[in-house]
Amino acid sequence: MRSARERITHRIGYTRHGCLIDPADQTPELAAKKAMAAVHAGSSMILVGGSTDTDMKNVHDTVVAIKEALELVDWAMSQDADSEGTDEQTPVVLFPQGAASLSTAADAITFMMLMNSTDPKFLIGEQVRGAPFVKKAGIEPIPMGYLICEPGGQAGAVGRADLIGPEETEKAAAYAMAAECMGFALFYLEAGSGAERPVSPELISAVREACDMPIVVGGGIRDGSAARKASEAGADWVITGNLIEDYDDTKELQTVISDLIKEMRG
Ligand code: 1GP
Repeated sequence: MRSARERITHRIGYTRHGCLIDPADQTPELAAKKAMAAVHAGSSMILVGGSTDTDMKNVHDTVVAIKEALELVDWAMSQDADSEGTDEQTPVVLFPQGAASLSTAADAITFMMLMNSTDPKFLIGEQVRGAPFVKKAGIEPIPMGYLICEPGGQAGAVGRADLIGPEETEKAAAYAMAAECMGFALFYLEAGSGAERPVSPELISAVREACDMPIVVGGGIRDGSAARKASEAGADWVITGNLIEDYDDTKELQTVISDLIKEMRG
């Protein structure tokens, strides 16, 4: 069976969808129901984290609840002859704001460097604080270059990012090349959660041309049309967070995600 890292960083020729679930925004039970709806709709990864109000307890409780729920969903899908499901469980991956929001139950962690931060804390400080926990728990690290673009939102402000403008294609490409030279396995272009405009297609395609790493794009993507633009520009992964928060009715959520994925892939 392939590791979570192999499944996530293997480029498969079409864009996959991932959900970002913020443990501070709902109970672990509701988070698990939302993750189940997302996987039924065709999502291929559940990221957990991303808020300023996360701590070890709410992150761990949420990861455990999601893992338990997905075991059932993935097993059922693997038994369904009509489904594309395999016996590999949808990975549940930490997307931490820092070393204080980790869980031993996760399959993997995006072990990231906020490459355009002006604060050493986000370049190496939090990583040094978190690494002993990650090693001891045996959580698989996925080394990731994280680049925050305009408008940047809270992630840009908290991470003290020197934001990349929508036309700074050469700069974004150079960051991607540096990330590849440093051995990162993923490259995340972030516009900030709830951004009024997502990362520009120009930046995504410049990064696509600059490197062979899988590209993750997130921030401000709320519909199939925006997801499609990111996909056409070269995104391997499109992440939605707020969209997941907007629907507490999991049936409705499943339809919304399923429609987004369909439109994204054209
Ligand atoms: C934030 O990129 C993610 O880190 C998701 O953003 O909440 O705007 O979908 P949204």
